[in-house]
Amino acid sequence: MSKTVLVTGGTGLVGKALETIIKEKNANQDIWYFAGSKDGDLTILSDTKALFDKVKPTHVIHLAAMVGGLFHNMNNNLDFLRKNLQINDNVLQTAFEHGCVKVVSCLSTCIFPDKTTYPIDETMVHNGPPHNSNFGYSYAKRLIDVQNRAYFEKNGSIFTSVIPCNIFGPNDNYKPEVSHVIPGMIYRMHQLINEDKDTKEEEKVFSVFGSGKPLRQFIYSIDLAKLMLWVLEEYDQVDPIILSVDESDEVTIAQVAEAIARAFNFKGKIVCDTIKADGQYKKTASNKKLRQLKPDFKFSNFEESINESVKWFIENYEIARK
Ligand code: NAP
Ligand code: GFB
Repeated sequence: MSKTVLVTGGTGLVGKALETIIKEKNANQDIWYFAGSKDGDLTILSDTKALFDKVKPTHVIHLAAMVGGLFHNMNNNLDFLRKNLQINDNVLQTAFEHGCVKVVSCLSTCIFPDKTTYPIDETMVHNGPPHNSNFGYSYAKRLIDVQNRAYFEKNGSIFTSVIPCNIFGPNDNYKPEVSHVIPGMIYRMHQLINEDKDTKEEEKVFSVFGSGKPLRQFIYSIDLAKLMLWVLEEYDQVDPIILSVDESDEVTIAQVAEAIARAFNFKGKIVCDTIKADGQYKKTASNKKLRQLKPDFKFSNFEESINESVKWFIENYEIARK
Protein backbone atom coordinates (compact mmCIF):
# COMPACT_ATOMS: atom_id res chain seq x y z
CA MET A 1 0.00 0.00 0.00
CA SER A 2 1.44 3.42 -0.92
CA LYS A 3 1.91 5.91 1.90
CA THR A 4 1.59 9.67 2.25
CA VAL A 5 4.23 10.62 4.80
CA LEU A 6 4.19 13.99 6.53
CA VAL A 7 7.58 14.87 8.04
CA THR A 8 7.07 17.61 10.60
CA GLY A 9 10.30 19.48 11.22
CA GLY A 10 11.33 18.37 7.75
CA THR A 11 13.58 21.37 7.01
CA GLY A 12 16.05 20.73 9.85
CA LEU A 13 19.14 18.58 10.37
CA VAL A 14 17.28 15.26 10.53
CA GLY A 15 14.56 16.24 8.06
CA LYS A 16 17.09 17.15 5.38
CA ALA A 17 18.94 13.85 5.94
CA LEU A 18 15.65 11.97 5.48
CA GLU A 19 14.99 13.93 2.28
CA THR A 20 18.43 12.92 0.99
CA ILE A 21 17.77 9.24 1.72
CA ILE A 22 14.29 9.31 0.16
CA LYS A 23 15.67 10.93 -3.00
CA GLU A 24 18.44 8.28 -3.21
CA LYS A 25 15.92 5.47 -2.56
CA ASN A 26 13.74 6.92 -5.27
CA ALA A 27 10.80 5.51 -3.33
CA ASN A 28 8.34 6.93 -5.84
CA GLN A 29 5.36 4.84 -4.78
CA ASP A 30 5.04 6.95 -1.63
CA ILE A 31 4.29 10.66 -1.30
CA TRP A 32 6.58 12.59 1.08
CA TYR A 33 5.92 16.10 2.43
CA PHE A 34 8.75 17.81 4.35
CA ALA A 35 7.13 20.59 6.41
CA GLY A 36 8.91 23.50 8.11
CA SER A 37 7.48 26.33 10.18
CA LYS A 38 6.60 28.17 6.95
CA ASP A 39 3.97 25.44 6.42
CA GLY A 40 2.43 26.34 9.78
CA ASP A 41 3.38 27.00 13.39
CA LEU A 42 2.67 23.67 15.08
CA THR A 43 2.33 25.31 18.48
CA ILE A 44 -0.98 26.58 17.03
CA LEU A 45 -3.72 23.93 16.70
CA SER A 46 -5.46 25.59 13.74
CA ASP A 47 -2.16 25.71 11.83
CA THR A 48 -1.58 22.05 12.65
CA LYS A 49 -5.05 21.06 11.44
CA ALA A 50 -4.59 23.09 8.24
CA LEU A 51 -1.30 21.27 7.49
CA PHE A 52 -2.87 17.85 8.03
CA ASP A 53 -5.92 18.84 5.93
CA LYS A 54 -3.57 19.90 3.12
CA VAL A 55 -1.23 16.86 3.19
CA LYS A 56 -3.76 14.16 4.32
CA PRO A 57 -0.96 11.93 5.64
CA THR A 58 -1.34 8.21 6.29
CA HIS A 59 1.95 8.23 8.22
CA VAL A 60 3.83 10.91 10.17
CA ILE A 61 7.49 11.26 11.11
CA HIS A 62 7.29 13.87 13.84
CA LEU A 63 10.58 15.79 14.12
CA ALA A 64 9.32 19.34 14.72
CA ALA A 65 10.48 20.71 18.05
CA MET A 66 12.21 23.57 19.77
CA VAL A 67 15.73 22.10 19.65
CA GLY A 68 19.06 23.29 20.98
CA GLY A 69 22.33 22.48 22.67
CA LEU A 70 23.25 22.61 26.35
CA PHE A 71 23.52 26.40 26.67
CA HIS A 72 20.25 27.11 24.83
CA ASN A 73 18.47 24.63 27.07
CA MET A 74 20.00 25.99 30.27
CA ASN A 75 18.69 29.46 29.46
CA ASN A 76 15.22 28.51 28.15
CA ASN A 77 13.78 25.56 30.07
CA LEU A 78 10.29 27.14 30.26
CA ASP A 79 10.08 27.72 26.49
CA PHE A 80 11.48 24.27 25.71
CA LEU A 81 8.82 22.77 27.97
CA ARG A 82 5.81 24.76 26.76
CA LYS A 83 6.54 24.94 23.03
CA ASN A 84 7.34 21.25 22.78
CA LEU A 85 4.28 20.26 24.84
CA GLN A 86 2.12 22.36 22.50
CA ILE A 87 3.70 21.02 19.31
CA ASN A 88 3.52 17.41 20.46
CA ASP A 89 -0.11 17.55 21.66
CA ASN A 90 -1.24 19.31 18.46
CA VAL A 91 0.57 16.90 16.14
CA LEU A 92 -0.33 13.67 17.94
CA GLN A 93 -4.01 14.55 18.47
CA THR A 94 -4.42 15.77 14.89
CA ALA A 95 -2.73 12.63 13.56
CA PHE A 96 -5.13 10.58 15.73
CA GLU A 97 -8.16 12.49 14.41
CA HIS A 98 -6.91 11.98 10.84
CA GLY A 99 -6.70 8.24 11.42
CA CYS A 100 -2.97 8.12 10.65
CA VAL A 101 -1.75 4.52 10.50
CA LYS A 102 1.53 5.28 12.26
CA VAL A 103 3.39 8.16 13.88
CA VAL A 104 7.12 8.02 14.67
CA SER A 105 8.21 10.76 17.09
CA CYS A 106 11.66 11.73 18.32
CA LEU A 107 12.93 11.68 21.91
CA SER A 108 16.64 12.02 22.86
CA THR A 109 19.19 10.22 25.03
CA CYS A 110 19.56 13.45 27.04
CA ILE A 111 16.08 12.97 28.57
CA PHE A 112 16.99 9.91 30.66
CA PRO A 113 17.42 10.18 34.46
CA ASP A 114 20.57 12.01 35.45
CA LYS A 115 21.26 9.63 38.35
CA THR A 116 21.28 6.25 36.63
CA THR A 117 23.15 3.04 36.02
CA TYR A 118 24.86 2.47 32.67
CA PRO A 119 24.33 1.61 29.95
CA ILE A 120 20.94 3.33 29.73
CA ASP A 121 18.20 1.39 27.95
CA GLU A 122 14.64 2.03 26.74
CA THR A 123 13.04 0.84 29.99
CA MET A 124 14.63 3.67 31.99
CA VAL A 125 12.98 6.77 30.46
CA HIS A 126 10.84 7.63 33.50
CA ASN A 127 13.06 6.30 36.32
CA GLY A 128 13.98 9.63 37.84
CA PRO A 129 14.53 13.34 37.15
CA PRO A 130 16.56 14.36 34.09
CA HIS A 131 19.68 16.53 34.23
CA ASN A 132 18.67 19.97 35.46
CA SER A 133 20.20 21.74 32.43
CA ASN A 134 17.39 20.57 30.13
CA PHE A 135 14.48 19.48 32.34
CA GLY A 136 11.98 21.45 30.23
CA TYR A 137 12.85 19.68 26.98
CA SER A 138 13.22 16.33 28.76
CA TYR A 139 9.78 16.30 30.40
CA ALA A 140 8.10 17.44 27.18
CA LYS A 141 9.82 14.63 25.28
CA ARG A 142 9.09 12.01 27.96
CA LEU A 143 5.40 12.89 27.71
CA ILE A 144 5.42 11.81 24.05
CA ASP A 145 6.01 8.26 25.32
CA VAL A 146 3.04 8.61 27.69
CA GLN A 147 0.86 10.08 24.93
CA ASN A 148 1.82 7.21 22.60
CA ARG A 149 0.65 4.66 25.17
CA ALA A 150 -2.63 6.54 25.65
CA TYR A 151 -3.37 6.58 21.90
CA PHE A 152 -2.55 2.89 21.62
CA GLU A 153 -4.87 2.09 24.56
CA LYS A 154 -7.63 4.23 22.95
CA ASN A 155 -7.75 2.54 19.57
CA GLY A 156 -4.60 0.55 18.90
CA SER A 157 -2.85 3.35 16.97
CA ILE A 158 0.84 2.65 16.41
CA PHE A 159 2.24 5.89 17.76
CA THR A 160 5.85 5.13 18.65
CA SER A 161 9.14 6.96 19.19
CA VAL A 162 12.86 6.72 18.57
CA ILE A 163 15.55 7.86 21.02
CA PRO A 164 18.60 9.14 19.10
CA CYS A 165 21.90 9.98 20.76
CA ASN A 166 23.49 13.31 19.75
CA ILE A 167 23.08 13.88 16.02
CA PHE A 168 25.30 15.81 13.59
CA GLY A 169 25.68 16.26 9.85
CA PRO A 170 25.00 18.63 6.92
CA ASN A 171 22.26 21.27 7.30
CA ASP A 172 22.79 21.50 11.06
CA ASN A 173 21.92 24.59 13.10
CA TYR A 174 25.16 26.59 13.55
CA LYS A 175 23.70 29.57 15.42
CA PRO A 176 26.20 29.93 18.34
CA GLU A 177 23.53 30.69 20.99
CA VAL A 178 21.39 27.70 19.92
CA SER A 179 23.69 25.05 18.46
CA HIS A 180 24.81 21.66 19.68
CA VAL A 181 28.49 21.00 20.27
CA ILE A 182 29.55 19.79 16.80
CA PRO A 183 27.93 22.56 14.70
CA GLY A 184 28.93 25.02 17.43
CA MET A 185 32.61 24.09 17.18
CA ILE A 186 32.52 23.85 13.37
CA TYR A 187 31.14 27.40 13.15
CA ARG A 188 33.61 28.84 15.70
CA MET A 189 36.64 27.14 14.15
CA HIS A 190 35.63 28.38 10.69
CA GLN A 191 35.32 31.94 12.07
CA LEU A 192 38.69 31.71 13.87
CA ILE A 193 40.49 30.51 10.74
CA ASN A 194 38.91 33.08 8.44
CA GLU A 195 39.07 36.22 10.59
CA ASP A 196 42.14 38.27 11.52
CA LYS A 197 44.27 37.25 8.54
CA ASP A 198 47.22 39.21 10.05
CA THR A 199 47.69 36.56 12.78
CA LYS A 200 49.50 33.39 11.73
CA GLU A 201 47.17 30.36 12.10
CA GLU A 202 49.84 28.63 14.21
CA GLU A 203 49.38 31.42 16.78
CA LYS A 204 45.57 31.16 16.89
CA VAL A 205 43.88 29.52 19.88
CA PHE A 206 40.60 27.58 19.59
CA SER A 207 38.52 27.38 22.78
CA VAL A 208 36.55 24.25 23.61
CA PHE A 209 33.73 25.19 26.00
CA GLY A 210 33.91 23.31 29.31
CA SER A 211 36.55 20.81 30.42
CA GLY A 212 36.39 18.74 27.21
CA LYS A 213 35.97 15.66 29.44
CA PRO A 214 32.22 14.88 28.99
CA LEU A 215 31.46 11.76 26.98
CA ARG A 216 28.99 11.58 24.10
CA GLN A 217 27.77 9.15 21.46
CA PHE A 218 27.24 10.83 18.09
CA ILE A 219 25.19 9.49 15.19
CA TYR A 220 25.62 10.84 11.66
CA SER A 221 22.29 12.30 10.44
CA ILE A 222 22.33 10.16 7.28
CA ASP A 223 22.62 6.98 9.36
CA LEU A 224 19.78 8.13 11.61
CA ALA A 225 17.61 8.85 8.58
CA LYS A 226 18.15 5.30 7.26
CA LEU A 227 17.21 3.87 10.67
CA MET A 228 14.12 6.10 10.97
CA LEU A 229 12.94 4.88 7.57
CA TRP A 230 13.37 1.30 8.84
CA VAL A 231 11.38 2.20 11.99
CA LEU A 232 8.60 3.70 9.82
CA GLU A 233 8.40 0.61 7.65
CA GLU A 234 9.20 -2.27 10.01
CA TYR A 235 9.16 -1.38 13.72
CA ASP A 236 5.65 -1.79 15.17
CA GLN A 237 6.09 -1.55 18.93
CA VAL A 238 4.74 1.43 20.88
CA ASP A 239 7.75 1.17 23.19
CA PRO A 240 10.57 3.53 22.14
CA ILE A 241 13.78 2.28 20.51
CA ILE A 242 17.22 3.81 21.04
CA LEU A 243 18.98 4.69 17.76
CA SER A 244 22.59 5.18 18.77
CA VAL A 245 26.09 4.11 17.88
CA ASP A 246 27.72 1.51 20.15
CA GLU A 247 28.76 2.30 23.72
CA SER A 248 32.35 1.72 22.60
CA ASP A 249 31.99 4.57 20.05
CA GLU A 250 31.63 7.11 22.87
CA VAL A 251 34.11 10.01 22.55
CA THR A 252 35.10 12.97 24.73
CA ILE A 253 34.27 16.53 23.72
CA ALA A 254 38.04 17.17 23.45
CA GLN A 255 38.37 14.29 20.95
CA VAL A 256 35.53 15.84 18.91
CA ALA A 257 37.40 19.17 18.84
CA GLU A 258 40.55 17.39 17.64
CA ALA A 259 38.61 15.63 14.87
CA ILE A 260 37.09 18.94 13.73
CA ALA A 261 40.57 20.55 13.82
CA ARG A 262 41.92 17.75 11.59
CA ALA A 263 39.01 18.24 9.18
CA PHE A 264 39.89 21.97 8.91
CA ASN A 265 43.61 21.19 8.93
CA PHE A 266 43.72 23.77 11.76
CA LYS A 267 47.33 24.58 12.70
CA GLY A 268 46.66 26.50 15.91
CA LYS A 269 46.30 25.51 19.56
CA ILE A 270 43.22 23.97 21.26
CA VAL A 271 42.45 24.90 24.89
CA CYS A 272 39.49 24.15 27.21
CA ASP A 273 37.52 27.01 28.76
CA THR A 274 36.63 25.37 32.09
CA ILE A 275 34.63 28.43 33.16
CA LYS A 276 31.87 27.27 30.80
CA ALA A 277 29.46 24.49 31.80
CA ASP A 278 30.04 20.83 30.95
CA GLY A 279 26.40 19.74 31.23
CA GLN A 280 25.84 16.01 31.67
CA TYR A 281 29.13 14.14 32.11
CA LYS A 282 27.80 11.10 30.24
CA LYS A 283 24.52 9.57 28.94
CA THR A 284 25.85 6.27 27.65
CA ALA A 285 23.00 4.46 25.90
CA SER A 286 22.73 0.83 24.84
CA ASN A 287 21.71 0.04 21.24
CA LYS A 288 21.20 -3.67 22.09
CA LYS A 289 17.51 -3.63 21.10
CA LEU A 290 18.40 -2.08 17.69
CA ARG A 291 21.26 -4.54 17.15
CA GLN A 292 18.92 -7.46 17.90
CA LEU A 293 16.26 -6.22 15.46
CA LYS A 294 18.63 -4.95 12.75
CA PRO A 295 21.99 -6.76 13.20
CA ASP A 296 23.25 -5.90 9.70
CA PHE A 297 23.26 -2.11 10.06
CA LYS A 298 26.64 -0.45 9.56
CA PHE A 299 27.26 3.00 11.11
CA SER A 300 29.39 5.52 9.22
CA ASN A 301 32.94 6.17 10.42
CA PHE A 302 32.93 9.10 12.86
CA GLU A 303 36.07 10.85 11.49
CA GLU A 304 34.84 10.54 7.88
CA SER A 305 31.42 11.91 8.89
CA ILE A 306 33.03 14.87 10.67
CA ASN A 307 35.06 15.52 7.50
CA GLU A 308 31.86 15.37 5.41
CA SER A 309 30.09 17.76 7.83
CA VAL A 310 32.96 20.29 7.82
CA LYS A 311 33.20 20.09 4.02
CA TRP A 312 29.44 20.69 3.70
CA PHE A 313 29.65 23.74 5.99
CA ILE A 314 32.56 25.30 4.09
CA GLU A 315 30.87 24.70 0.71
CA ASN A 316 27.43 25.90 1.95
CA TYR A 317 28.52 28.68 4.29
CA GLU A 318 26.24 31.23 2.63
CA ILE A 319 23.03 29.19 3.12
CA ALA A 320 23.91 27.51 6.45
CA ARG A 321 21.69 28.38 9.49
CA LYS A 322 24.11 30.56 11.51
P1 NAP B 1 16.40 21.33 13.83
O1 NAP B 1 17.48 21.19 12.84
O2 NAP B 1 16.42 22.42 14.83
O3 NAP B 1 15.01 21.37 13.03
C1 NAP B 1 13.82 21.59 13.76
C2 NAP B 1 12.69 21.46 12.79
O4 NAP B 1 11.46 21.72 13.48
C3 NAP B 1 12.77 22.49 11.65
O5 NAP B 1 12.25 21.91 10.47
C4 NAP B 1 11.86 23.60 12.15
O6 NAP B 1 11.29 24.37 11.10
C5 NAP B 1 10.79 22.78 12.83
N1 NAP B 1 10.05 23.56 13.83
C6 NAP B 1 10.55 24.11 14.98
N2 NAP B 1 9.57 24.75 15.63
C7 NAP B 1 8.42 24.64 14.87
C8 NAP B 1 7.10 25.09 15.00
N3 NAP B 1 6.71 25.80 16.05
N4 NAP B 1 6.22 24.78 14.03
C9 NAP B 1 6.60 24.05 12.96
N5 NAP B 1 7.85 23.57 12.77
C10 NAP B 1 8.74 23.87 13.73
O7 NAP B 1 16.24 19.99 14.68
P2 NAP B 1 16.84 18.53 14.45
O8 NAP B 1 18.19 18.48 15.06
O9 NAP B 1 16.62 18.12 13.02
O10 NAP B 1 15.88 17.66 15.40
C11 NAP B 1 14.85 16.88 14.86
C12 NAP B 1 14.29 16.06 16.01
O11 NAP B 1 15.34 15.24 16.57
C13 NAP B 1 13.75 16.91 17.15
O12 NAP B 1 12.53 16.34 17.63
C14 NAP B 1 14.84 16.81 18.22
O13 NAP B 1 14.28 16.96 19.52
C15 NAP B 1 15.37 15.43 17.98
N6 NAP B 1 16.77 15.21 18.42
C16 NAP B 1 17.78 16.01 17.96
C17 NAP B 1 19.10 15.75 18.39
C18 NAP B 1 20.27 16.54 17.88
O14 NAP B 1 21.39 16.32 18.35
N7 NAP B 1 20.09 17.44 16.92
C19 NAP B 1 19.35 14.69 19.29
C20 NAP B 1 18.29 13.91 19.73
C21 NAP B 1 16.99 14.18 19.29
P3 NAP B 1 12.06 25.71 10.58
O15 NAP B 1 13.37 25.24 10.07
O16 NAP B 1 11.17 26.25 9.53
O17 NAP B 1 12.19 26.59 11.79
O1 GFB C 1 25.57 19.22 22.09
P1 GFB C 1 25.65 19.92 23.39
O2 GFB C 1 25.44 21.39 23.42
O3 GFB C 1 24.57 19.36 24.39
O4 GFB C 1 27.08 19.54 24.05
P2 GFB C 1 24.54 18.08 25.33
C1 GFB C 1 27.46 20.24 25.20
C2 GFB C 1 28.88 19.81 25.61
O5 GFB C 1 29.83 20.25 24.60
C3 GFB C 1 29.25 20.51 26.90
C4 GFB C 1 30.70 21.25 25.18
O6 GFB C 1 30.19 19.72 27.59
C5 GFB C 1 29.89 21.79 26.37
O7 GFB C 1 30.77 22.39 27.34
N1 GFB C 1 31.00 22.26 24.16
C6 GFB C 1 32.24 22.61 23.77
C7 GFB C 1 30.11 22.95 23.43
N2 GFB C 1 32.19 23.57 22.83
C8 GFB C 1 30.86 23.79 22.59
C9 GFB C 1 30.15 24.65 21.69
O8 GFB C 1 30.74 25.42 20.90
N3 GFB C 1 28.80 24.58 21.70
C10 GFB C 1 28.12 23.73 22.53
N4 GFB C 1 26.76 23.69 22.48
N5 GFB C 1 28.75 22.91 23.43
C11 GFB C 1 22.01 18.35 24.77
C12 GFB C 1 20.70 18.61 25.48
O9 GFB C 1 22.98 18.05 25.74
O10 GFB C 1 21.92 17.22 23.93
C13 GFB C 1 19.62 18.84 24.47
O11 GFB C 1 20.82 19.74 26.32
C14 GFB C 1 19.65 17.83 23.34
O12 GFB C 1 18.36 18.83 25.13
C15 GFB C 1 21.04 17.50 22.87
O13 GFB C 1 18.99 16.68 23.70
C16 GFB C 1 21.03 16.30 21.95
O14 GFB C 1 24.88 16.85 24.58
O15 GFB C 1 25.27 18.38 26.58
